[in-house]
Amino acid sequence: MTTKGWWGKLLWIDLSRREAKQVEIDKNLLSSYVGGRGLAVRLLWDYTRPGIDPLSPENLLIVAIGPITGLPGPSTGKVVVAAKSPLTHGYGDGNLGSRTAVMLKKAGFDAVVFSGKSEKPSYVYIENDKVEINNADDLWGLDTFTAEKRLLERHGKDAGVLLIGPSGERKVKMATIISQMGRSGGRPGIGAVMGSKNLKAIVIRGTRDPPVDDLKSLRETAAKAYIEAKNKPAYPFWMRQGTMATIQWSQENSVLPTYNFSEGVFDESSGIDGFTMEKMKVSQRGCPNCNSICGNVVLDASGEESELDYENVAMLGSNIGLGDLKKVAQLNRLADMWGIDTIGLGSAIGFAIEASQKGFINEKMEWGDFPKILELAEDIALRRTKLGDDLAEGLVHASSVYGCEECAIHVKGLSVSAYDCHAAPGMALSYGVSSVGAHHKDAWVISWEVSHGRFTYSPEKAKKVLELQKIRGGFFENIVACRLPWVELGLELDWYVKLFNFATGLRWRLDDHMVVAERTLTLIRSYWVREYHAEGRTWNRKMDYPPVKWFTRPYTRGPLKGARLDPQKYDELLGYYYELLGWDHRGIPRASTLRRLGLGDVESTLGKMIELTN
Ligand code: PTT
Ligand code: SF4
Repeated sequence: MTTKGWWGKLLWIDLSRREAKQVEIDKNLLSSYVGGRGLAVRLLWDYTRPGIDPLSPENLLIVAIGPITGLPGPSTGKVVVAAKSPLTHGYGDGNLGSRTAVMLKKAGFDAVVFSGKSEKPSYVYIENDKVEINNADDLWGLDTFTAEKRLLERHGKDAGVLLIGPSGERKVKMATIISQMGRSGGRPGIGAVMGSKNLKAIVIRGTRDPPVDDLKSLRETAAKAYIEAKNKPAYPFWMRQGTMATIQWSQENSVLPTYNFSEGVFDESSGIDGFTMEKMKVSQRGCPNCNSICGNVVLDASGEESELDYENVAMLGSNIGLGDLKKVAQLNRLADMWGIDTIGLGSAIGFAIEASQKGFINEKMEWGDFPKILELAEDIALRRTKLGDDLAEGLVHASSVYGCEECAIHVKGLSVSAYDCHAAPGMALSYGVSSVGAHHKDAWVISWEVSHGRFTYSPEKAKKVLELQKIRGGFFENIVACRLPWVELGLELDWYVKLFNFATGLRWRLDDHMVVAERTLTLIRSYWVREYHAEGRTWNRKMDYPPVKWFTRPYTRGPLKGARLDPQKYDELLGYYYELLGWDHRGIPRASTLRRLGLGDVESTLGKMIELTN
């Protein structure tokens, strides 16, 4: 098999021993997993002991790209960061735009793996074959904006930087990895894993020409794809509002998370929507290699720049009762500077306010009380006060300390991103079975669902969830490119398949990528099951249930007043999904499925831990 498109090498940095080595990646492994998420989960499966403490030196922090990452082509400036999650204790990853993606490709590696733990705060500098583990005493404690500026002054402003802020340093369980002052990835606490390794930053520069099978055709195809993206009818409005347009859409369709996912409409939604943002916009920025940049920058309540996206604004706006975009933008900027997930933060604050109002927390808190919310946000991000510290441990922990289980809106420990599902069973399923916990990244089925019968629990819906999961959570996460030009502009998938083929010299069709996607999904599920059992917990289908509130507390207002999920029908929907994948009634891959996907070694490991269905 050709290894064009891939370097066939990863850089393994053992922080405990302060050693770096280059490791060849087996060619079959590359074609079986492609890159990014697929490669990351395979490495975690192969090189971590079952049941490790995610914040121990035994965990791996993986930074992975794919065959088309960093090459010419729409939105190929993305990178996957992955580890065993300290928040969920299962597979965790995130995908962020960063010059690191391009630089890692040019440095000559398909991935960098960090093992062990540095004795003292450090940052790693990689330049092609050169690896330095440098002292980070002067960076530790700094917010991500200040620290990144300092690193760029030191290493050149075109260097790629991934780094953590004070939340990652304090191992806040929803700490993320930040880049370019407003890009964030790794909601399941991947920033905490980096902090647990005393690793403040990763700086990468590369100067090599990536191995490409047919560079001329790749360039020509990329140029055409850029033009095609620009000519799409949705392009002008996308350039105006980006993901912020979704606020109005969610409000109109009663899925805008409001008051900690109790309602789907917010009376003050127009104060935080895309049109309000447009009036405040001061600039626009984005990821490398993108000609449909969607990072909308506004000035926040303290006059500082803040880059907005739908999830951030919904979770730090309507979900906690804030209808003033400047205030929301301030919370959003601070979250980026602290290096904490805005979704997790909005959910933790929502939990606290609802629990306070229901008498589970003594402190009095009100929806939309900005000074109080600002203080609580900082308490969580910096682990100040007992309440802040408890919330920094995640919603499962917080509800075990304070009670109010229905205030904890999560799946498998990961807070739900910004779509309320009282009246959206398909989206609820998508959250239920997402690879990392409740994340829309795998299957954003909601827009299809509202136009195809939102109250049905049909096998067709389960099929659609899986189809989207394979494209979004599989194809795009494995080739490692941004999915938004496809989702939002309608740029055809075939462009990416062609780019992949010109990069690698392979002649794959989309179906071939779908097989890899299914393998990736199934290995991720196997990893969750392995870790649960190794930690003494039993996997069962309830793990794939959405938050209890969507079943028990109907909407009290809006056009869909009275709507809620039906538990029995949800369970049937889940069953259809399992059948499609060849997973058993517990949601565990069958032995025959593992064999079909070439995961015989996984069958043998899992088979020693639990009884597998054939
Ligand atoms: C992603 C999740 C999202 S998804 C958003 S906004 W979204 C939130 N962004 C945060 C942020 O910002 N700061 C912060 N401190 N926390 C944040 N938490 C939330 O994290 C982002 C875009 C967006 S904007 C989306 S949908 C798409 N996501 C992609 C993906 O997952 N895969 C892929 N192949 N392409 C994608 N393209 C889009 O990228 P997580 P980014 Mg993010 C500031 O990582 O952990 O998956 O959580 O990457 O570079 O910021 O771009 O309405
Ligand atoms: Fe980044 Fe937005 Fe472009 Fe995607 S569409 S690559 S998120 S700027």
